[in-house]
Amino acid sequence: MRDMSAYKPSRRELLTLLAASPFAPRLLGAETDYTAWYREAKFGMFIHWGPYSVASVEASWPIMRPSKEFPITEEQYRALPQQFNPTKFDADAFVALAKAAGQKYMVFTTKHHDGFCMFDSAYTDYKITNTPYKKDIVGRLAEACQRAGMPLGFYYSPPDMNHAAFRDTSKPASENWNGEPTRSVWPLYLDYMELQLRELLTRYGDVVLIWFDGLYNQRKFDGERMHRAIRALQAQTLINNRIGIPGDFETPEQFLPAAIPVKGKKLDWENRDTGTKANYIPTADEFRLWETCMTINNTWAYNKNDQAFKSSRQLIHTLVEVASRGGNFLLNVGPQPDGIIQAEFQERLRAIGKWMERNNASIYGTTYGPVQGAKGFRTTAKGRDVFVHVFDWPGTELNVSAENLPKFGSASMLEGGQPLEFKQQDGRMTIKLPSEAPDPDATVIRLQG
Ligand code: JFZ
Repeated sequence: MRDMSAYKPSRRELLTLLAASPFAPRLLGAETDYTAWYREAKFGMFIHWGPYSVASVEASWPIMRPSKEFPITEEQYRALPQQFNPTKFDADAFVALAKAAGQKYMVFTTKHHDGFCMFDSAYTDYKITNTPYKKDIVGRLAEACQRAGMPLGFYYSPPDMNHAAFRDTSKPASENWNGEPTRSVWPLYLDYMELQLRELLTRYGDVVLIWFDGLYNQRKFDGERMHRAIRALQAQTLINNRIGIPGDFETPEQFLPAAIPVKGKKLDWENRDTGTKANYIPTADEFRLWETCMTINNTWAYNKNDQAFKSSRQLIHTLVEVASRGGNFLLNVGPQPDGIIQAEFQERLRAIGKWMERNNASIYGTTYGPVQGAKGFRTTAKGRDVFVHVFDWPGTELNVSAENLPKFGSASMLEGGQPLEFKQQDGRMTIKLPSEAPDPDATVIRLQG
């Protein structure tokens, strides 16, 4: 049984815990829309990084659900931190790559399911400062983000294979990786979680969101308590939907919702049904904020054997499609053990960035467009503007039709502004186009109301 004495909360912590209680008045007016920056940003970088990169295996799952794909024993996996020393890690380079891609926020794995902390937590020894690298990587990234004005969020895993109050660690993680909340020590694990969240929200500046990843039976993590603790420290911090209570946004994983999400329907790695028909266009009030997280290949962590890279064209189409249904796109990188982000990820992110340089007005700050489920093109909207993203060039004429299609005053190429002739009659619109597609990936037409 591991020594738990470190977890006795001090008087100061008790006071602030009290401050965090639901009875404490909200610091800032309840009605403030904390999601405005998030709705403007639309595109973020997810980073899965830890000692697992040394073995080029997926994060945490190889000890939870051992597989032939990642043949490593729990003992070998737990020893990886002793070999983790990313001497080429340059936090400013990470931020610069995200900026070059057009990504407007970053979300970093502070602790994944394996329980290893990429920050210098006072409540565990299983952390980055006890590796040959010694330095607090979360701290380095937070400083680089502050220097560049890049919003930073933290992924934090409630499941913790390393913590003796989360599960009986004398057993293999493959036997009890989902945690054992009925054990008498469970409350100590919730204390540990709250103390670590307090570290993350008091030592690294503004934290724009907490990306929990509660896996199954998330109610055991007392989400209400964790929300209170977070809100008491940083009222503006957004929280996702993976700690047993709704939170601020849905998290479809590795897929795009087939229709525009609406309130009341959970979306995550297993819940995929939006409960609405494909072309249903919800009112702003019905709409539910959401964010698809996705890998560039098929592995969240660095995996030298995974060459299944999506093309930059495919990734640009996915970004557009996500935006066309009102969502955010959190595209992942798994850095190498030396701290470098591999060329295949960099090439694709920079290619997306090139497209965004020319077309970002049709993505940032937009919401779902008036035409849904069309073949070969997608639409986003911002104010009185509608942006038509053409994937498959139709030739010299594009037909756009939708029930309540707004009346437009002009049509033009977004890039370059070349006016386009168009006819519009009761919900049907025909736009005259040049014979060749100006952009090989997606050509954007701006319709101004
Ligand atoms: C979760 C993590 O497990 C994964 O490692 C990654 O961090 C992703 C962003 O979020 O994804 C899941 C969650 C649950 C299952 C698989 C992947 N599951 O239960 O099979």
